[in-house]
Amino acid sequence: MEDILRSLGVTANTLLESEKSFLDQKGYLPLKGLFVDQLEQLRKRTQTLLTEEGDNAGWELEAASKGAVQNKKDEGTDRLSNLVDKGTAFSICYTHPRVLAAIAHVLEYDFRLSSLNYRASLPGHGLQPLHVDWKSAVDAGDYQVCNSIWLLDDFTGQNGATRIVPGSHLWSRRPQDVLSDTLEDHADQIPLLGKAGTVIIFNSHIWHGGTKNNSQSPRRAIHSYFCRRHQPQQTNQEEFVRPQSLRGMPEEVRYLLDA
Ligand SMILES: O=C(O)CCC(=O)C(=O)O
Repeated sequence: MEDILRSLGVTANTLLESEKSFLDQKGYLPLKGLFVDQLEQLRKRTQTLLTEEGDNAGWELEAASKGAVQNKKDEGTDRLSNLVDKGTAFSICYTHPRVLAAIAHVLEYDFRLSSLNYRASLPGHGLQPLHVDWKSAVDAGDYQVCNSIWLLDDFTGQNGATRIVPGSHLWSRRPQDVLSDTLEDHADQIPLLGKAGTVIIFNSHIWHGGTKNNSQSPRRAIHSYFCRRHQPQQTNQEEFVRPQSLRGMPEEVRYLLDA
């Protein structure tokens, strides 16, 4: 896997040592200004897909996660899923060397894309329970999944920025096992604030969740989510990504998708 990542531009120095240790200790890492140049294109493409797909938007995630842990209702949000299949504009979300280096750091050079989805919390909505994206608690270091949020809008104190509890990926506990109400604010939670064009990596075993959007506009983001290679993908790329979308993709990228 090191060779694959090297051919995609990941080197030992792609992340600073200080960034790696921040990610280890806090469980998240903001990477500022990573896709400012692609921002408009991604906003436009996701808006077109929302219009085209209408009420069906997000169907692949629902179909893929029937009966699984992540099959939860998320009222008041716009969702798109299976974005690998929906345009080369999204390829930056699973090939950016800085992102791949951070995922490799958490998942020990043993990962594939789990899913590529869009989530916008609409005005007045978006609050989620504190949760981890895994079915059970894991020992610190034994991480199975890692996420990255691609900020299509500024994440502010008002518009439903994701909340996380820094360091909670080290606790080997899930919020629902210890909190009486996972919807409540946690004393140690912080909002992930940042400018549009930023990517925030977060270890998916960290306690996190969407917050209510108190602004007048949707808070839009793409989630590029990765899992260990032996774990099931949230969206099976081989099943959902059509041959015409895979055609012409470099072998290394197909390896990352496992498609
Ligand atoms: O979009 C967000 O703010 C967080 C979403 C999330 O954690 C989830 O859908 O599991």
